[in-house]
Amino acid sequence: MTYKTPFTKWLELESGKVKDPVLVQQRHLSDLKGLFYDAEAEAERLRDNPLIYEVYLAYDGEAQEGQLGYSTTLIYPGKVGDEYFFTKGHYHAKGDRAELYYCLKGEGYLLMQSPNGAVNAQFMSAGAGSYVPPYWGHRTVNTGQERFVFLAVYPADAGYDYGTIAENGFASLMVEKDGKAALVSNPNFSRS
Ligand code: PAN
Ligand code: ZN
Repeated sequence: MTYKTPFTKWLELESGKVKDPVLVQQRHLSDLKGLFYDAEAEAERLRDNPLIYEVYLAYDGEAQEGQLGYSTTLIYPGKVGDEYFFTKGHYHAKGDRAELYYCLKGEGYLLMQSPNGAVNAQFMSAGAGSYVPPYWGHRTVNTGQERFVFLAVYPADAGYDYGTIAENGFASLMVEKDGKAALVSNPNFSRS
């Protein structure tokens, strides 16, 4: 038996970054191609290909059962057409793994959908601790004017299934309507 050495990573609350991250992932619009419902608006914005979000990985170990992964995500403010910037969204490859999101800055929504067709949207602003139960697909959306930042804590072996959402889309969308965020059904959604 080997015992993992305890450690601390510092989360920069203003910027949303992790100091000395293990890995940084940057997602530009081109990495999310086909996910925004308004294909014309997406094609238009692809010309400047904005940076949509970044993930700062804090956990420095193996994807082993029993360990916890954690990272911050910062989503920049902005829209493609009238749809707010969001993360790709995924199910966990090990579907029975849950996750906790803790909002550090800004505001937005955690959109979730279950395999039997239920949809759910949790509003998050600094202090919100939102729970993603096992099996729910999840995506976060920045509906505010500043960066939306949250800490995610998850079983290190949860893994990612991006394919299902890349193929079917997400059931609900957050769009700006009369100057406010509104949850609407995705006209392009198909269930497999
Ligand atoms: C989060 C997400 C992160 C980025 O750490 O991975 O917010 O979203 P996508 O992975 O959908 O691009 C998480 O849910 N991990 O399991
Ligand atoms: Zn997840």
